[in-house]
Amino acid sequence: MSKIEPFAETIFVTRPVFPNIEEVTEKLRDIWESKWLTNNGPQHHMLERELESFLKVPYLSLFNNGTIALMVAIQSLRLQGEVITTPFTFAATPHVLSWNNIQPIFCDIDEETMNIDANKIESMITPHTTAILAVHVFGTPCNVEKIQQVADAYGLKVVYDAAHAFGVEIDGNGIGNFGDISMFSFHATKVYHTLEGGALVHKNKNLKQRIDLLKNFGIKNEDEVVMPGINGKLDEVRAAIGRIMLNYVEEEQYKRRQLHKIYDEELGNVDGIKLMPKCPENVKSNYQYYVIRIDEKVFGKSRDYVYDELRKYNVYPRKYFHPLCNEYTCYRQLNSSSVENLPVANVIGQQVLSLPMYGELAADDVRKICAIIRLVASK
Ligand code: T4K
Repeated sequence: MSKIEPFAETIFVTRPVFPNIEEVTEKLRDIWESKWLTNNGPQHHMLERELESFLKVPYLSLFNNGTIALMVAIQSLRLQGEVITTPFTFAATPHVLSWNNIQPIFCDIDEETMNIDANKIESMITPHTTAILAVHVFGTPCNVEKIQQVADAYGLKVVYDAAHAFGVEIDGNGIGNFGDISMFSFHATKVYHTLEGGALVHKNKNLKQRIDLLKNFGIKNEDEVVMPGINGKLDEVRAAIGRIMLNYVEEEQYKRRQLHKIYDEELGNVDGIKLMPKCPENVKSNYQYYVIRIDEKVFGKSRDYVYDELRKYNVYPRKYFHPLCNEYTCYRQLNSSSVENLPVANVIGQQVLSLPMYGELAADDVRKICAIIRLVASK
């Protein structure tokens, strides 16, 4: 194969979607004129209603980031004791449990979807279990039916970390409608963002009231503070940007979908590479990430070797999610962190590689990245 030159400019795992600067300036003018910068202003109010409709959910509360949102979700349901979760996720997921004085119990993951293995949850339940905190990893929906069945049988709450799942639907139903509460992240690296930001979605008005109090110090009015809340508020500038960004999501998803197809075509026949899991027909995907798995025994090179080689070509993929959460120093002593308890997660954690994925990425650049990966295999 002919020599491949490194990219002149670094290709990162992702790039934020940037709205048109004039549109932003115009919105900033409105905000300046309103003299209202934060604390439940008009932009905030309008974005909440617009997102409820976009995500097809009954109630939504905006937050200053997804992590604080998830912390408040746990507080709002008054969870305690132990919560069953996945080790294959971003650090924020188990950390919100720790910050709520709850012990994370790691359950192994499903070989195909890389989500919590719903069939193994039951075996992790103890008298201290109060909830299941599952993650729709890379936007692939969890086995929501089975999870709800287990939760109902044992009287557990279900919280979904839907940080990756903005706009995902099952049978036309917004992904946020499953479980008791779902959290979305609107971080700059997400397919839809507000620079930093996040939201909780939930099904009843009382819960919305409680969540909205919790994100505003528990302040009910000038004379009453009714619970120990925190500051989780999203300001007007980011809410306004969020309103603009809603007009960009579909085009961004369309572009990413084309790039997904190219990766599928270019890497589909490479021995030892497992492609991004395909969503079933009834699922509307959001094409947020493109993640492959490299089986060293078949591919001939390890994931870490491929990662290092790609960097030599100025491509910076990421090993989401390695290390596994059970490997962090703060969790490795837990019984559920043992290798025997998490055989699938341990293999997948060594294999995954998130390849560059963002709308502005050129199709030819994706082909070149794939050519480099094939070249690495043949070296
Ligand atoms: N639950 C799950 C399952 C999550 O994945 C996350 C966050 C959360 C909860 C918490 O939600 P938030 O509290 O963040 O709302 C990134 C994101 O910061 C993080 O939001 C995301 N998950 C995670 C999967 O990815 P890092 O540490 O990998 O980000 P960073 O700064 O290395 O950015 C990745 C690449 O993006 C860079 O190499 C270059 C590019 N980039 C990044 C930024 C911020 C840019 O080009 N421009 C930018 O402004 O965590």
